[in-house]
Amino acid sequence: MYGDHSGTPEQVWSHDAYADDGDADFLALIQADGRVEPRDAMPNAYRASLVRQIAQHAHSEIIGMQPEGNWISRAPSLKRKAILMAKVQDEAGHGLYLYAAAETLGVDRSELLDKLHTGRHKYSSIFNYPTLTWADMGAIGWLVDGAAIVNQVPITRCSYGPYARAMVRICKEESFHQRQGFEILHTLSNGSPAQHAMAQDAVDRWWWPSLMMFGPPDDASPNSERSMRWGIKRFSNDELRQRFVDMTVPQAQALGLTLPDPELAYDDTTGHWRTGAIDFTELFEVIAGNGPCNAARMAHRRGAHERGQWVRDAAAAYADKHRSATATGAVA
Ligand code: FAQ
Repeated sequence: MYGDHSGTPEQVWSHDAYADDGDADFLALIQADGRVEPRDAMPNAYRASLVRQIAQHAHSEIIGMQPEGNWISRAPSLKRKAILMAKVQDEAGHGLYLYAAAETLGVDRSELLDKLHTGRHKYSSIFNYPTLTWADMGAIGWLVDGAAIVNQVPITRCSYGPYARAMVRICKEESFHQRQGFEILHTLSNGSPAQHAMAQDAVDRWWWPSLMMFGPPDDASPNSERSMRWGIKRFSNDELRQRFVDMTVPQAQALGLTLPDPELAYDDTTGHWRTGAIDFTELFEVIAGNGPCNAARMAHRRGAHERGQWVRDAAAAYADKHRSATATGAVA
């Protein structure tokens, strides 16, 4: 039954014969580290949780184009501009792979977008902060893409095949993004005193929000336990956050920049860097829509969607024309 690629997703979508947690075959597959494919039977709650996470991830990539899009026209050189445009285009591509992965679960992309536009779906908190200077392009690449990689590499081993496979290419591209961000900051940090100060200011503003990207602490993360049992998540929010801190502190030292945490210290007994307390009330406020840029991000997204209506109409008209021409054998 598992790995069956025949039939349509809808045939399974209406299948409700499975207990919430999955029947014995499903759980045995997960325990054996197998992959669930679109037409396999799966518990409705597993399907719903994947749609929730993959759609939130796709929305994050699409909204995540905005903070950097803000600097394309003001990049300091033609080369920087070309690189930034390529990065923002990659993010659009990631959104498209992820919407396609969600569609294999029997949902329609227009339904997911409608949920985003009406506030019924979330997107990552990090994209609700403003990009005030060019150095923010460096901080986003280094910290935000760096956090994204730490979070997403384990998803290449997610139990749901299409999501895991989409993440392989996404992670390769995120690695390039992270390196280009590091390189921007390295150049600024070793430039004039004003450039160094600009780099430091960007890191000061993006550090704590980057730590919050990993989600609430484990004891306040309602989805983690089941997502880990189902092999959707491989590590908890706090485990991944710690991994990111341990990876990033030496990189900050190499950049000649400091992290804005007076309590940051190396713990000899555990071999980990310990941060001061994270203010999770800020994360919950941003998720609730009260971050500095939530309203602007959503207004821009809705506007772009409305302005793109003619493209969707044209594509649908072309597909209809092509279908009827194929039916009458008139296609060249
Ligand atoms: N922001 O129970 P948990 C990127 C929500 S892509 C907003 O711990 P879960 C690339 C969470 O959805 C960045 N909401 O949830 C890029 C849940 O609400 P729900 C996106 C958050 O799913 C770079 C509730 O809080 N990456 O950066 C956040 O087990 C540069 C309780 O949380 C992904 O989406 C947050 N930070 O763990 C693009 C990766 N944290 O749904 C452009 C895949 C939590 O029950 C430029 N996703 N929430 O209503 C994941 O790994 C997980 O979904 C987590 C959350 C870790 C984000």
